[in-house]
Amino acid sequence: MEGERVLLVQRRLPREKSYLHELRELALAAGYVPIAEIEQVRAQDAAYQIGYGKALEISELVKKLDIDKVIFFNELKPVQAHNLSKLFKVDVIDRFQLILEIFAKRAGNREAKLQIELARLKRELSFAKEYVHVAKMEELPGFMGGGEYDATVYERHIRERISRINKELKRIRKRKRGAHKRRSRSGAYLVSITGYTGAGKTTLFNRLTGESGYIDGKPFATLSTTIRRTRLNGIPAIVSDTIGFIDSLPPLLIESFYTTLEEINNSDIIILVLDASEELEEVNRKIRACFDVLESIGAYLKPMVVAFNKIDLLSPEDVKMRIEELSWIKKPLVPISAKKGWNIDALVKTILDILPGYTEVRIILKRNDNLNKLIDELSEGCRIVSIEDNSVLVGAKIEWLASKVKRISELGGVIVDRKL
Ligand SMILES: Nc1nc2c(ncn2[C@@H]2O[C@H](COP(=O)(O)OP(=O)(O)OP(=O)(O)O)[C@@H](O)[C@H]2O)c(=O)[nH]1
Ligand SMILES: [Mg+2]
Repeated sequence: MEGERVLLVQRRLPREKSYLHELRELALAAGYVPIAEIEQVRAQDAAYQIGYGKALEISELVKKLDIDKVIFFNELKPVQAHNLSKLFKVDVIDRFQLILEIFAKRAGNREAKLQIELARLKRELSFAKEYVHVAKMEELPGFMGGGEYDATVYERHIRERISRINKELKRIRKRKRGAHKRRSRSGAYLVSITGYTGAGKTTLFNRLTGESGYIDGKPFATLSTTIRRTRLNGIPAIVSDTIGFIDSLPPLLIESFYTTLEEINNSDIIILVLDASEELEEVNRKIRACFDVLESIGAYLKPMVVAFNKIDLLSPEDVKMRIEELSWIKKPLVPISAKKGWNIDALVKTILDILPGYTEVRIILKRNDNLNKLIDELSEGCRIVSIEDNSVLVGAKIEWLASKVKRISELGGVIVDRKL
């Protein structure tokens, strides 16, 4: 099916960056066909966002190029969206709505769907007064069904829906927290793969876990967190693949996707995946955007490894040069290619180097016929490093080991030696 033909617009101040490139990628991800891009450098116009002259110019282009929809990078107030669509005679949306459209298309589970609805309603609420004003002015047909134009009624209606969704999300989250507690009691390390959208998180997840998560090369291929139990050099780990970050993700969206992000906060270690193959300026911009999100959810100071991905697209000299340029990142950085499977071992090794609370201890058994039973019981939650006649060297989270001391002693084991 042919997608709708769209025209992309950004208004910016002289010192602001152009985001048309990213807007184009988002439009493609939503299934649109970007036909043209327009940029205007000026201050915001209250009625049209861009200048009226520019708006007239776009209006001509819409006709000439047979455009179905105009997408703005800038946030549009209801009155602006209304004025623009009246002038262009086609739908006009902004980046926030575009991101929501992509999310809505990809939301796999109930939680993701509710989160999207929540973000949409919260935005509607923030604009409620103005929206009602525009509706009144224009006598928009069908608005609030029975022609109820009262702002307070409209707001109450949205608030009720928000509160219903919040209740349901609370139930889902409670269930998730229970699952999380069980997971961390199992001895496994929780590893979150995070990063900008399209960095290669799912590709790396698949590499680390042998899974085959959804990859399509468009932004936000992954929306809900996928988790999978695996072992990293024998150490039990639960790896999660999470929603991608994006520059200046509207705060409302961050808020709504809170649980997905909370999972990152609950993890023991973060792998931050970067697409190293882009222009250095782009790489820098995206790292900063990721750090901003991690900071805003309080996860920035967690043990973190930066996976410098897609090095198969660069020359070795380029890789070296880029790593030097990025020395301002005060985190261990490992160049990899998730797609080709290059240097994954080094990445795992670096992860193991910074695992919080990892300890290796030797357990000696008074009666060696209990050794197999002990190994059987422990192996699920720890790494069996080596086995000797009457002893075993195990590596595990210290809290987990502490929870097993009693059982070890019941089986006639004595912890004799601690390494690390
Ligand atoms: N050349 C190259 N391409 C890669 C590599 N890793 C991932 N890709 C490609 O990059 C694109 C995005 O990969 P994904 O793994 O879906 O990225 P993601 O970070 O999960 O993306 P979202 O879920 O949308 O946030 C796909 O086309 C991958 O095939 C790599 O090491 N080298
Ligand atoms: Mg993904």
